[in-house]
Amino acid sequence: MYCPTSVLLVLLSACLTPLLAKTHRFNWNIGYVDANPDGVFPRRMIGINGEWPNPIVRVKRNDRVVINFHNGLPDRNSSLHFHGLFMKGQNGQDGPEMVTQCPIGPSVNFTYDFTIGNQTGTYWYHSHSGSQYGDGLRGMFVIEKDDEESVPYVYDEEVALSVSEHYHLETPVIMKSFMSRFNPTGAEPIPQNSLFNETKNATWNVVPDRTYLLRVVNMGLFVSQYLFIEDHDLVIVEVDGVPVQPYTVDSLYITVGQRYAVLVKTKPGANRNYRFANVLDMTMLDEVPEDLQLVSTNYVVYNDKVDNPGHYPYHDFEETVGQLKGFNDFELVPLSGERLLPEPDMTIQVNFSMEVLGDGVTYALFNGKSYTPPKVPTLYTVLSSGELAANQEIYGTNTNAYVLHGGEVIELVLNNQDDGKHPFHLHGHNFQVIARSENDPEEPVVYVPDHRGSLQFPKVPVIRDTIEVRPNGYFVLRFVAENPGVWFFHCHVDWHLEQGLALVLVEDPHEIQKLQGNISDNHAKACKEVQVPTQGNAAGHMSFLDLRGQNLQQPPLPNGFTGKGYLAMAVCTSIALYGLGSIYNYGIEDVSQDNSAAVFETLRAILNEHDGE
Ligand SMILES: *[C@@H]1O[C@H](CO)[C@@H](O)[C@H](O)[C@H]1NC(C)=O
Ligand SMILES: *[C@@H]1O[C@H](CO)[C@@H](O)[C@H](O)[C@H]1NC(C)=O
Ligand SMILES: *[C@@H]1O[C@H](CO)[C@@H](O)[C@H](O)[C@H]1NC(C)=O
Ligand SMILES: *[C@@H]1O[C@H](CO)[C@@H](O)[C@H](O)[C@H]1NC(C)=O
Ligand SMILES: *[C@@H]1O[C@H](CO)[C@@H](O)[C@H](O)[C@H]1NC(C)=O
Ligand SMILES: *[C@@H]1O[C@H](CO)[C@@H](O)[C@H](O)[C@H]1NC(C)=O
Ligand SMILES: *[C@@H]1O[C@H](CO)[C@@H](O)[C@H](O)[C@H]1NC(C)=O
Ligand SMILES: [Cu+2]
Repeated sequence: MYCPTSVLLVLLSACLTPLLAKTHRFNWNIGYVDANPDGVFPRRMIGINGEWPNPIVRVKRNDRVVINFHNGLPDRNSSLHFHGLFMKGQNGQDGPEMVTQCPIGPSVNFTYDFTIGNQTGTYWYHSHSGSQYGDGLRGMFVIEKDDEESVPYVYDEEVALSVSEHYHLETPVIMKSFMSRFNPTGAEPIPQNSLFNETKNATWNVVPDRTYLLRVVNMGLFVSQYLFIEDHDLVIVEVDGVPVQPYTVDSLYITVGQRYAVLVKTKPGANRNYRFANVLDMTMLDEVPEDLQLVSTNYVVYNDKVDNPGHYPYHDFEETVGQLKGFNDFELVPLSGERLLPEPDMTIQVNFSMEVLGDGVTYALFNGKSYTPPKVPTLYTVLSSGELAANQEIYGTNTNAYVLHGGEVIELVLNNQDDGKHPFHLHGHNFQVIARSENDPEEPVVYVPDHRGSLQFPKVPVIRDTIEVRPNGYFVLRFVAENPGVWFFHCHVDWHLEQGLALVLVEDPHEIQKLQGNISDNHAKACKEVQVPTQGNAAGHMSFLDLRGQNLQQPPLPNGFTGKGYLAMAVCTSIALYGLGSIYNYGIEDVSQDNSAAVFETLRAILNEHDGE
């Protein structure tokens, strides 16, 4: 048969992408696994198919991933989020419970099935059910480039590395004490250790005179870390999956949720080994217990016949970090050269603060509202509301929902009116960071654009998906609403997420309906198992403007308790000692209800006293 070559070539190229794209199938049975991550305290961790640490998923651009997820935890709901993946046209695969799906109940199966799209780089997966990934349900997810694709830098070998902080108690136990009236300052749980590649005292065996691409993720719940290798430079080439112009640093500073890929060139000789330190950012901790090892030493081993140098002193945070030059991630330049986005079509401004509400517990608020999950996952409200989907009201008054119009440039301004550092993450997108306060003012400052217009912003701003806001400071982000879906935006300190530090973007809802159609059987079954409705507004009603019975945040503290500077003062001076003590002893003492009421009354009395002055 005669067949012109040109026709063959056309046919071949049309088939090439689907031919190369591979499907990766996983059967993942989630369950408790006995472990001893830090070598000093045996505890169970949440693993996959009877093992922990969890596997690194390695795929390529355009591949398809199918995960048959079985929740084998007898007593906990679960879910999976693929951090940094855009999930374009596949919003239902994103994972956060009550946002894009129902919690996956014990013994329930759920299938995640998605294609990667045109992304490459360093990502990770983790449970998006409360603070569950702190108990181990987390792992790295690496998207490699196509074989024939060239990259602007060369390396010999790729190596994955995760860091995290580590707790000896399980997160549900910790949560009970954290979100409690015994913790009126909202002090975050203090970790007992840090982990390096899910262990401690690790060794990384290297070959001299090689270039390694080291992919680093902070899979922790809370604490940022510094990372450095004695006498070796690190060259940053990728930030949160986005290739950047090579940038040489002596150390990384990585918040939870963030990723960096760095080139490490090993030395020509092989006569000694070097220390590889991971250091907890102690400025994020309300209290530093004496036995908490801030500076941990691991080893880059060239020669396992020679002794490793001694470890860095465990507690010399200031001294260790003080010697580092560090870097400012705001200065990283995307290799794509993507220019500053034009003036926004829509600006979302959120002021974030921490406040004690009526139950005596500290909550996180955006413009006075603490994110409270709706009765129906927000994606299902979109899918079941027809024309009304573009009406913000149906998503409830306590979910911090914003409806975005397709194709618009969105600007998100966040003013941090809290004196802590917070790494914020946006699902379904990365964003340009066009402004960020750098110093740490005593009092909160808010972002005010100046007369220079776009000249005040970088021409080619850094692009990433997780960004830290400085204490009392702000940041300004821009992105284009070109990925229809319901996307969570939240602090990746999961303690703060549990306090309600989140908002929800409902991006181009009518387009979501077109792309997604009706809720799939997979989703519907999972909801049925946990008795969560799959239709209706935030309150679960089919008359979409009727929000009676919706979930709401706690009422404010009674008059005289709120909005006064001395609330903080009274709490700090009088209760902090008790509060901190109870945090440090989390779960060890179980205070009875009577006692709890008494303590709360004491707090009220103290506050009233101050109020009278
Ligand atoms: C549930 O998922 C597990 C783990 O992936 C798998 O072995 C099992 O066959 C699944 N069960 C059903 C009913 O699909
Ligand atoms: C790391 O070293 C410390 C101190 O020697 C030891 O107590 C701990 O068990 C080690 N941890 C692991 C996981 O090897
Ligand atoms: C799982 O989620 C459902 C729906 O929110 C809830 O009713 C149930 O208590 C949760 N189960 C567990 C074990 O937490
Ligand atoms: C995919 O991304 C690469 C750069 O990472 C770019 O060169 C290419 O044009 C993109 N392809 C598509 C179809 O968007
Ligand atoms: C971290 O662990 C992974 C496998 O779990 C391993 O492939 C990698 O080499 C380790 N990284 C380092 C720096 O040792
Ligand atoms: C945020 O706070 C600033 C300063 O107090 C105020 O001007 C602005 O209106 C607030 N924004 C919102 C959305 O409440
Ligand atoms: C969508 O799902 C709901 C609930 O399962 C069902 O009542 C409805 O008929 C479905 N609509 C279509 C168009 O399939
Ligand atoms: Cu936070």
